[in-house]
Amino acid sequence: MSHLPLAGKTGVIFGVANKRSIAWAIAQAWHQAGAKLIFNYQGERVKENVEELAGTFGSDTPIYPCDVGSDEQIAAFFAEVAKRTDRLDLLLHSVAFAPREALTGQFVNTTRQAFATAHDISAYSLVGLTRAALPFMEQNGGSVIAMSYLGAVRVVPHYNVMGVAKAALEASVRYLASDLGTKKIRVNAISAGPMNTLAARGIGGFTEMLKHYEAHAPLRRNVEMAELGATGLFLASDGAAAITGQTLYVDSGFSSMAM
Ligand code: NAD
Ligand code: 0WE
Repeated sequence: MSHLPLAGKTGVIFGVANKRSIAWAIAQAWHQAGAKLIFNYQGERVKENVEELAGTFGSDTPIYPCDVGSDEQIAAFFAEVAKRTDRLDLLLHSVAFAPREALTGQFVNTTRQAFATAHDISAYSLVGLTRAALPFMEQNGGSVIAMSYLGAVRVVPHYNVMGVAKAALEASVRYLASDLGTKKIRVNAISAGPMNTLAARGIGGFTEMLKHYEAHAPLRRNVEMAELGATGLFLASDGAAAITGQTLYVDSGFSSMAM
C-alpha cells in the first residue's frame, strides 16, 4: 500500500505551454503525489515543449493535440485517452485566450468576435472538456479544477473581456458542480494572484502589478508556483472531498483588501 495521496489515480492536464505554465506546476504536484498524467498540447508550436516536460515523468507519458476551440479535436483527444485508460480521476483546465487587442484600452470597445472567442476558449471549453471526460469519471467520481483570476469579480484595468469570461467560468464551475455532485465529481476553481507566465508576458504594466501585490497583499509577497501546485493537489485529494462549486483564492490575501 502506498501513502501517496493520488496513488492509483489518472489525470488529464490541459494548458501546459512551457515550464512556467501554471498547469505544469499542478502537473508536478499531481505527479509527485503518485498520479499518472496525460497532457494536451495546443498545436505544433508548443508540441516539443510539452513532449520534453511530459517526458520527465517517464518516456511513456502520453501527449495528444487538442485545440479546445474545436469539438472535433476534443473528441479526438478523448478517443486517444480511451486507448490508454477507461478511467480518469482528475481534470485540470488551465486554458484562456482573448484576442490581444481586447486586453488593451476600454472594455466598451470589445468586439462581438473578441467577446465570443474569449468565452469560447476560456469558459465554454470547461463545459466541453468536462462532458467529454464524464464517461471516464462517472464510475468512481473525480475532481475537476479550473484556473481563474480576480478580474472575474472586480474590475482590473485592461483585463476587460477576460474578466467577463472568467465570471462565466466561475459560474460554469457552480453549474457543473451541481450537475455532477451525485456522481461524486467535484468541480472547483483556483483564483490565482498574478503569475509570471507566457499568458502574462507582454501585458502592459504587469511588473507594476506584481509590485502592487507585494506592497498591498496581507502577506506582502507574490504567489509561488509551488503554492498553486499544493492547492491543486489539495483540491484533487480526499481532504477536499466535501468541497465543490467553489472558487478558492490563492493570492497572498490580496482579494480581501479594499484599501
Ligand atoms: P500559459 O500561457 O502558460 O497557459 C495558457 C495555456 O492556454 C497555454 O498552454 C495555451 O496553449 C493554452 N491555450 C490557449 N488557447 C488554447 C486553445 N484554443 N486550445 C488549447 N489550449 C489553449 O499561462 P498561465 O498563466 O499558466 O495560464 C493558465 C491559466 O491560469 C489560464 O486560465 C489563466 O487565465 C489562469 N490564470 C493566470 C494568471 C497569471 O497571472 N498568469 C493568474 C490567474 C489565473
Ligand atoms: O488570464 C490571464 C491572461 C490570459 C490571456 C493572456 C493573453 C496574452 C496573449 C488571455 N489571452 C491572451 N491573449 C494574447 O494574445 N491572466 C490572469 C494574466 C493577466 O492578464 C492580464 C492581467 C493579468 C493578471 C491582462 C490585463 C491586466 C491584468
